Amino acid sequence: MVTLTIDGQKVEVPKGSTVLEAAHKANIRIPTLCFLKGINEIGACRMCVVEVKGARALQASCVLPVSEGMEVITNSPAVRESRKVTLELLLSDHNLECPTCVRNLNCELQKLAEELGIKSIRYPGEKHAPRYDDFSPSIVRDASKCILCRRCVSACHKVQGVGVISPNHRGFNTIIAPVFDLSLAEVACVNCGQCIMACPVGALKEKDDTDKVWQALADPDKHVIVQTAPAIRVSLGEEFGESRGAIVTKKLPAALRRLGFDRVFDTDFTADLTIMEEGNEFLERLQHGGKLPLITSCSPGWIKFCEHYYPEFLDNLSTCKSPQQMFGAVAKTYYAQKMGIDPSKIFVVSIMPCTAKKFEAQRPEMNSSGYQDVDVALTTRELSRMLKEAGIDVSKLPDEEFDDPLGISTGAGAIFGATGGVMEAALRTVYEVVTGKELQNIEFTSVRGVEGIKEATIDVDGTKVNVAVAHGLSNARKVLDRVKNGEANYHFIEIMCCPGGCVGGGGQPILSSEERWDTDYREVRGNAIYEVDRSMKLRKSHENPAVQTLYKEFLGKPLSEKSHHLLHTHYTK
Ligand code: HC0
Ligand code: SF4
Repeated sequence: MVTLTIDGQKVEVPKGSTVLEAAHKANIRIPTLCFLKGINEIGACRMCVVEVKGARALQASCVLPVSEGMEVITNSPAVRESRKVTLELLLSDHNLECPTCVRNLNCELQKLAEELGIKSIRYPGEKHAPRYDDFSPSIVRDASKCILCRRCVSACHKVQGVGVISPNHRGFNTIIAPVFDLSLAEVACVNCGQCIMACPVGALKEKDDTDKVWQALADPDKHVIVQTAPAIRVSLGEEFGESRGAIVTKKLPAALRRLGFDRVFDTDFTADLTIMEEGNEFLERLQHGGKLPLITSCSPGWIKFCEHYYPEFLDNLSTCKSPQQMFGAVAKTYYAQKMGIDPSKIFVVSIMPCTAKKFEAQRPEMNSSGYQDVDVALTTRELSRMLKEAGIDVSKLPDEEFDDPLGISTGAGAIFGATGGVMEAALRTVYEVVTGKELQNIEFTSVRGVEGIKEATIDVDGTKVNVAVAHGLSNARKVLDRVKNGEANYHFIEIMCCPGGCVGGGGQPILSSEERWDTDYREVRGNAIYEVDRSMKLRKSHENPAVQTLYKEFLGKPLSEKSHHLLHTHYTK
């Protein structure tokens, strides 16, 4: 341990800690901007400078190691003035359209300007004109708001192992962009939105599709239906003052009805359907020498990653479409027939924690109903903006239920939203289908939690099934490399693109760097997802009565010809 003094207070921290960490431990707040714990600790912005007794210059505390007897001052006049100058220089070349910015009131730069008491900018100078990149189906970049903190660069390189954005050019002309200043749409970006989650300002945002939904809702000729992904029920409340991970399952139908949707359904229903198809696909491959390991295919960022970076695994992917897409296909066929509605008049909206779902909905494979199966995918943040615009406060709504029949689901569908959940849901069903016996303990805790890679061997009536779960694409890389190098013998792998699974998706409410340090949002929202599961009467996908009826009335059985036509696909790239 090392003992140092910060603002006259003695602090003891492990050797190798930084001064910023020591101050954090002592509840002494040092402002930061480029710092993102564990992801971007590079001392670039110099907002966290401190005075160290005996040192000639101010030091960036996020990269300054502690030493025995060190004396640190965090708020001297020199420190405060230095931070102000730094901030004013950043603001002098910033597109200050704050009231119309998507990050207004949730912007770390704005908050710092207020905290540091910036009243005017003393250094007016050359300013960059707005430079937009909005060709991607999912992500919009606006370089005129970028502060070059590199948090997005680290998220893309380190967390996702993708690395398609970097600093280009030098000095005043520096820009964070794909190579040769190409658009994100022209490089192997997987649309995950983790760069948005890392951005402290409004330089990165999702492609806003809310106008398309407003238009559909106002069109009397359209039957507008909506599905909400598993992870939305533990995140939307955060946008309305509820605690992180607050469960708002029953507020969702109330909110969406008040926005004007004709029917409010649940992606958890088709998550259950996915398990019926994917579980049977797994058994088919296991028992008949099919391609193994089977790898889950419901995370569109992961699919794109596989296509670009690991095409040799494309045949390992489950042929199941994601629950989002299965929903669209079922809505424009089975539901249309049942209700006697012309499918061309049905407009399907998804509320997803994910930016890649926008890309997935537009993929050419996703038209098996004869129409684009899902018309628009909105992120949690876009839904929150629509609700606010309509004056609907989620926290003040009564509890309501989802509509029948595509709104009936089980706990197994709900846990799709957390890393390990698809695997656990599949195991609950596979076990009972194979053995014909009731599973005694349905909670497969070995595949839960935020550890990057989880492995387990499950005994399914004498057959040992080796499974692995990875979330965050840099972890996916490790698992796939192990398989490639013959270091692991898995039968079934779950890969989710985003850290924590969908609860940590790139379309979710954004936490500041400071809040991310204090709260593991992946864990908090993930725990809430498992609480949702525990509260459900039915917790196994094959027990979903609406899914059983769907098979009886329409699909026949899992992996039937109709199922294959509507619910499965094959990726080739
Ligand atoms: Fe997910 Fe999904 S679990 S990918 O994270 O499988 O986005 O929440 O909706 O489709 O169900 C996202 C979440 C979904 C899908 C489901 C899957
Ligand atoms: Fe990288 Fe994902 Fe952002 Fe694309 S969306 S630039 S892959 S972090």
